[in-house]
Amino acid sequence: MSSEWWRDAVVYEIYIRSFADSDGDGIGDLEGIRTHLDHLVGLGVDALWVTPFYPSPMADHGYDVADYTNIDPRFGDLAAFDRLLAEAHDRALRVIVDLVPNHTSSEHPWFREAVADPSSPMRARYIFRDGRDGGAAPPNNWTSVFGGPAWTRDEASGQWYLHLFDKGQPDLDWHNAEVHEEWRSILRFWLDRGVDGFRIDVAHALYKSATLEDEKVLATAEQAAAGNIGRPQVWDQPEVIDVFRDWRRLTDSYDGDRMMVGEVFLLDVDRVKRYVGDDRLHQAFNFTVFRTRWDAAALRATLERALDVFDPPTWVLSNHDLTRHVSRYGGGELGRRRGLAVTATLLALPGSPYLYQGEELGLEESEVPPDRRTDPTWFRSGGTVVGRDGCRTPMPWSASGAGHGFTTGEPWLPFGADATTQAVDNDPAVLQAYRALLALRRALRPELGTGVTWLESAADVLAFRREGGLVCVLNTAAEAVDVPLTGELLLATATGAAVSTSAVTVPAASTVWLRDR
Ligand code: ISL
Repeated sequence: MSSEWWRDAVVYEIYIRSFADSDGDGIGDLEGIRTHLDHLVGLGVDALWVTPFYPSPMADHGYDVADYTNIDPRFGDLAAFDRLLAEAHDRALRVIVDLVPNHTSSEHPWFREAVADPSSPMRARYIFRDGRDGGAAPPNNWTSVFGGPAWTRDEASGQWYLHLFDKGQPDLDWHNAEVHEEWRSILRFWLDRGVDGFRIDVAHALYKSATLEDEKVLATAEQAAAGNIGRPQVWDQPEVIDVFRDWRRLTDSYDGDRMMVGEVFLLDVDRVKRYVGDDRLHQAFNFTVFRTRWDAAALRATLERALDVFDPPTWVLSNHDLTRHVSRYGGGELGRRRGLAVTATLLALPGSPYLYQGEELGLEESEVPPDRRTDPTWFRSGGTVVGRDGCRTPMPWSASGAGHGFTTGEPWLPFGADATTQAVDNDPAVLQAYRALLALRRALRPELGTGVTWLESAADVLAFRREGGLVCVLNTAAEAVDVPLTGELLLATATGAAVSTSAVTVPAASTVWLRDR
């Protein structure tokens, strides 16, 4: 019997390096997560997704994996993983682990052997090619997502290898059947251990066009319009869906409703949709909301489109790659207020919201001084891209102490300027609001149904009604509005909300939930 729990699950992303450090090395770990599970229970989420904890040289902080079936000693060991899984399950929390099948670390034994012995079968697990201009230039014009060419020369053989990300992350060749076989056993390893699901890193990228032809170089405006992600030679090849068909047969062969969510970083929802279905991935991240500006009409268009395309969508406002939404929405109290209003809107919709650690505290993007930055996108861009360190600074568990309850040592990244005011033990207003929202969502869940009706409303207002009678109204204006809807006021993200017999007053930059029966 399938419960399809993931359909409306609230999933909390844990960026392991920055969540909680149990051993004082300044880097978060599995034991740190285990001892903070009650924070997640109190918050009211259904599942946690833990970013990579595998042995890694950390060229991309763990998204460069040297062994897919073990734990990096900085994060713990397999026994610590098993304890975390068991204690999460005891608390009815599901656990999703991160898989990185597009590339390995350059320190993975397969790649080391591929370089040490070009005649080894390991060589064909990667994409090595002769260069152009007598070998002096890369085989084609592809660029890395992190900046610079997507090829690095292997000095021993004179050939070049492909890496869509850092040079320490060589891409696997998914045209090779051995790669498929290896990955089936990696999935089985974690399924056998009892994980509830997988988050699949750059799921759309596994296959590159077989001929590796040059990319049509896009004009800057065109690139911007495509979000620099429409790269038809580089990724989103038709064969990639077959990988997920195969993996779905595998996950379905296990008991207990295991799921897969793909990081399909294509902004075209119709293309993303192709990855999701009963015979492929259960979910894909829907990255359209984070790109939508603070405007009721624009938000409505984005939400409506996602609801039309996905059954149901996922909702992503922030993650470990994106500027924190409080800062995107203007920063400070204004940013927090807007962020909470959008979060309350997403939580009222069908589908599965993905929360990112620290957003429940209203954390802003941190200013990380250049000499403390660690992100490969910063280094590879020659300092033109600030990078992702600012959304990855450690969780402030405590307002006091240099380590803010995150570590007894020196944190790997400095804390943000808001680490004191927004610390967990200060119980900031935004944290109280998240708890209230999640508790109410959970209580209403049985009666919500799946349908959504959009209600006509003034500019600056977005309003919809769930089949079961929950009405959600978002006001993006800088002043309060009276909306001609009424019912029982269940919740408001700002003070000053009120209902009369004919209207609800929705304060500036806020959301209310009503029950209309
Ligand atoms: O954040 C980005 C660029 O700055 C995105 O393009 C991001 O790199 C892309 O979405 C892929 O992200 C995932 O794979 C990367 C890793 O660095 C990210 O942290 C991960 O989420 C390579 O494994």
